[in-house]
Amino acid sequence: MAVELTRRDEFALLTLNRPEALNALNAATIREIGEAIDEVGQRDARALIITGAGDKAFCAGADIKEMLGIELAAKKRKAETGQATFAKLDRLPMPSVALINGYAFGGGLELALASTFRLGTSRLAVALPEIKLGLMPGYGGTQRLPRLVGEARALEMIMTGRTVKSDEALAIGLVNRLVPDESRVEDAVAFAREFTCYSLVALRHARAAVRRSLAVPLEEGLRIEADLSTLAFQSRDAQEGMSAFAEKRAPNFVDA
Ligand code: CO8
Repeated sequence: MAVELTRRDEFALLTLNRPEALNALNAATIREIGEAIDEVGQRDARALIITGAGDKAFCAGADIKEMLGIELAAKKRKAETGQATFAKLDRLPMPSVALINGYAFGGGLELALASTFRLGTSRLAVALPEIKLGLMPGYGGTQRLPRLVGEARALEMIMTGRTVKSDEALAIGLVNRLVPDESRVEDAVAFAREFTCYSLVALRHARAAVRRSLAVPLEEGLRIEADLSTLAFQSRDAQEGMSAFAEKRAPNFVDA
C-alpha cells in the first residue's frame, strides 16, 4: 500500500508510505489518499494527521518519472484528480494537520496546503520547484499558497522554486508551529487536542466561514458568517457551552 491509515488515540493518522521514492505521488498514491480521506470522513476520528514514512520526506511531490510517460490529456486528468483529492481534504468534516517531517516539494507542499494546519520539524524543507522542471504547480499551489502567505511571497516561491526551511516557514506563517523531530507525532496529537476538545460542529462552521469568506467580497463574507454563526447557535453544544459557563462547570460537548 502506498498509504497507511491507522488510529492514534482519538485521531486518524495517514502515513504516505513510499519512502524509497521520498513518498512521491504516483497515481496509486493519489487514489489511496482519496480513499483514505473518504474513510476518515465516515469515521469518528476527531482530526486527521498526515505525515510521511521514512526519515527524509513528507512528500517529494508528483512522481516525475511517472509523468514523463503519459500523454497530455492524461496529464490534465491527473492534475484534476489531484486537485479533487486535495479539495476533499479541505472539505473533510473534521480538521486536518499536515506534519511535515522533511521535504514537502511540489504536490507534497500542495497536499499540506490543503490541510487545515501545518506543523514542521527542524528538517522541514518546502518548495514549489516545478519551475525548475519547466512546469508550474498544478495541485492547488498557485491558489492556496498566496491565500496563506500573501501574493508576493507565493510568487517568489513559485517563480524561483527556492527552498524554504523551518525558521522562515514559521516566520511567514507557512507552518503554524515547529515541533521536535523525535516527538513529532505526540506533539501533533497534543496540538490537535487544543481544538478538538471543543465541539466539532462549531469547529466545522468556523472553518467553513473562514474558507468561504476568502473567496468572496467582505459584505458577502459577513453574510456567510451571520448564517453559519446562527447555525452554530442552534447546536446542542452551543446550549451546553453557554449553560456550563453560567453554571461555572466544564462543558460536556457531544458534537451535535
Ligand atoms: N518523483 C519521482 N521520484 C522521486 C521524486 C519525485 N518527485 N523525488 C524523489 N524521487 C526519487 C529519486 O528519483 C530517488 O530514486 P532513486 O533512488 O531510484 O534514484 C529517490 O526518490 C531519492 O531521491 P534523491 O536521491 O533525489 O534524494 P536527495 O536527498 O538527493 O534529494 C530532493 C531530495 C531534493 C527532494 C530530490 O529528490 C528532488 O529534487 N526531488 C524532486 C522534487 C520535485 O521537483 N518535486 C516536484 C514534482 S512536480 C509536482 O509536484 C507537480 C504537481 C502538479 C502535477 C500536475 C499533474 C500533471
